[in-house]
Amino acid sequence: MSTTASLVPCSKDQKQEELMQEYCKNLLSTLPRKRWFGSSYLYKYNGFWLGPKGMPGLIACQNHFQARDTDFLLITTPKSGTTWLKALMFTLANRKIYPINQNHPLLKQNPHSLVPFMEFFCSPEKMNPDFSCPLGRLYSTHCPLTLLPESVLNSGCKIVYLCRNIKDTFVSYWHFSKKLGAEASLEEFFDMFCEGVSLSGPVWDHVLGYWRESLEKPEKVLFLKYEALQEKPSFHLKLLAEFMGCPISPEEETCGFVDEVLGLCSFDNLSNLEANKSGTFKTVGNEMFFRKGKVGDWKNYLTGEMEERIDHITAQKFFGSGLSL
Ligand code: PAP
Repeated sequence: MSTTASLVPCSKDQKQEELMQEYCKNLLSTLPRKRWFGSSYLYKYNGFWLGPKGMPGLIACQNHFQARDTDFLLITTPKSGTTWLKALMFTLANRKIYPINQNHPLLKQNPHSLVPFMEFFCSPEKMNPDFSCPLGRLYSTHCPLTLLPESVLNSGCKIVYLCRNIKDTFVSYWHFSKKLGAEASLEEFFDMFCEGVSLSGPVWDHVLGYWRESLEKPEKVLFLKYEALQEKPSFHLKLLAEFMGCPISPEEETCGFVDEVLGLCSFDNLSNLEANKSGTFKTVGNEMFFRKGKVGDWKNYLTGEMEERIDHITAQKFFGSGLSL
């Protein structure tokens, strides 16, 4: 945890939130920054590039978030399948109170509304709301390992981490940023990405942090890849359910529960729902979380030279780690 972050005093009133915003504004003015889109910048904070909106929340989390042993934290690199994993984990964890039928919450709400980002609770009073499901609380974040609140690492809180082929992550991130209003060309964006300047980047450092943690503490961190989820969805759904302490029973399997969950959470189903074709999550249109949902789309956007460059960085960064993406 950052030592500077602990300078923020803890109190529970409105004034505290204002102080936090002021503190972050001052902090941001001291950090290296790079333009992301429109008038938005990414700021380098303790080795990672963060957006200005998440910063007050992250610092509040570092100071006040109290993880519980029964919490689940869904952590991803941006654009690696967060929306999908939120849908899957929400459905699994809540299946006793929300059986899969026409009233299921996922048919009416975007997965991001059902599994909140931890860092959006940027004041101490809002810090520990009960997004309970029968198993415990379910939160998400794009926060790198080294910036997580200490209580997450020191408690029994479990982490499910998802990442994706780096080239596909870039292409998805590029489209998303363009929709947000980024003016830079694909080539300029690519250069920045390769230099590590992307939301919660460098992406390689983000992934490696959780990869190593998952090797050291497999009972705490389940490390998943988007491509593996696509390739063997049933296997991974069962693995996820077991890790979350709510294994899929033989009766559920016989009744077709696995296919029901996968069907409900599939790209085709979710992206065609009215709830995801319209409306917004924060200021982002819900439809922006669904583009193609395909593996290997990078081939339609990157030149051979770009492929070589990014593969080279990936090979160098992951060398000796046992990880490939
Ligand atoms: P976020 O980081 O902004 O939350 P995130 O959900 O991680 O975004 O990533 C979006 C990607 O997941 C998109 O990939 P694409 O740009 O390559 O198409 C999106 O299409 C894909 N996606 C969203 N929902 C699903 C789903 N149900 N199944 C598979 N892929 C999905």
